Amino acid sequence: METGALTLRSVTARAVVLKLKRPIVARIMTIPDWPLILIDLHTDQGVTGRSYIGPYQATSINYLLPLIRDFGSLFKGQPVAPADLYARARKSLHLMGYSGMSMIAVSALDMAAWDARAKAAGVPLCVLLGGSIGPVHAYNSNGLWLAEPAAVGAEASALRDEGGFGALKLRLGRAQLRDDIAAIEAVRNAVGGDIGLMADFNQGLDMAEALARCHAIDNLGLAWIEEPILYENFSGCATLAAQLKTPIQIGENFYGPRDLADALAAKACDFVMPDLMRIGGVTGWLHAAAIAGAAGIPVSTHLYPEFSAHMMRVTPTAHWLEWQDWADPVLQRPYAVKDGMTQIPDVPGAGIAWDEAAVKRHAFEA
Ligand code: SMN
Ligand code: MG
Repeated sequence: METGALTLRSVTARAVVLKLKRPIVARIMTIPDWPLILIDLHTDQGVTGRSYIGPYQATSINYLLPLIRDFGSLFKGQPVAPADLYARARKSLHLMGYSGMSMIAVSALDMAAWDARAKAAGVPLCVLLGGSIGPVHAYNSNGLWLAEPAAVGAEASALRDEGGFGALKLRLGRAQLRDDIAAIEAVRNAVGGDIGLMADFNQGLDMAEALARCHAIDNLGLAWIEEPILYENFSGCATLAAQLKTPIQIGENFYGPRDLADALAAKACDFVMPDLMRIGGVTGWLHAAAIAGAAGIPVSTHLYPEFSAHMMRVTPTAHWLEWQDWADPVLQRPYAVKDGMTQIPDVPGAGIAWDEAAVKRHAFEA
């Protein structure tokens, strides 16, 4: 089928709430249950594009579903041309502001539109984008939240063994700095010194604390220090990036490629890790990856490992894929990880199909 012939018929959006095997306990939030919005973009040609987003809190579902569903009526009968839909969807919400909910809704639509295009072309998404199928270097981010240091060693070993991982992410920001250091040491003792260890403060520190804590862990061989302070404080991040040996990583809270460009202009970080739900879906990612690539800044992913794996195959400075299996309970064919590498399935699109019985079981009741 000629991909240009795809026209949008409707957009359906449903929500589920999934129990997390290892509940999220970070400095700034606790999330026991993981909400997902599942998007199906139906076309007149019978191809269905699929995507999902995880808006952190179940209450967000109530605000996002109408936004995403409205795109269905707005673009009914229009060509499924992601670049056009991205521009028009953003414009339609311009007066509400380009960031926040607006960008999240645009991203959800955009990913589903790209999935439809790849399916219509009969190729995996990364192939449609000019890349090839291949393994993607991943670290396990399924756990290591703010537990007692005594408990994190055993968890680190279990996480390493979930897919032969060569790198893990650990969250920091316990009440006492010494407990953060003890947690890092416990992980190292459990899994050895060769494993890559990323550390994430989840924006939990003020500037004075960040200076003290980041310097205190600067010699521990961490792969990066992530979001030590509030996400939009680029000048504070620039101070930290200038002072520390350990690379500063930010980006999961970039709303659109311009935020990434602004962060790099401010020298706010050494590495970036955009999130497909906030950067503007596949279209926003491509724009952002080009900016980071031209600046020589390594690009990692945040959440959405299925779509993200495809993006890494076409990202010029691809670094690490963040692996989480949180959507697995509603996926017909969850992605596999082998020897620390995410495996992209050789199927058309992004490789996402819903396990409808599971979707029903986990349905979110508004
Ligand atoms: C994170 C991810 C998902 C929910 C909360 C926090 C974290 C990460 O910042 O980078 O994995
Ligand atoms: Mg993070």
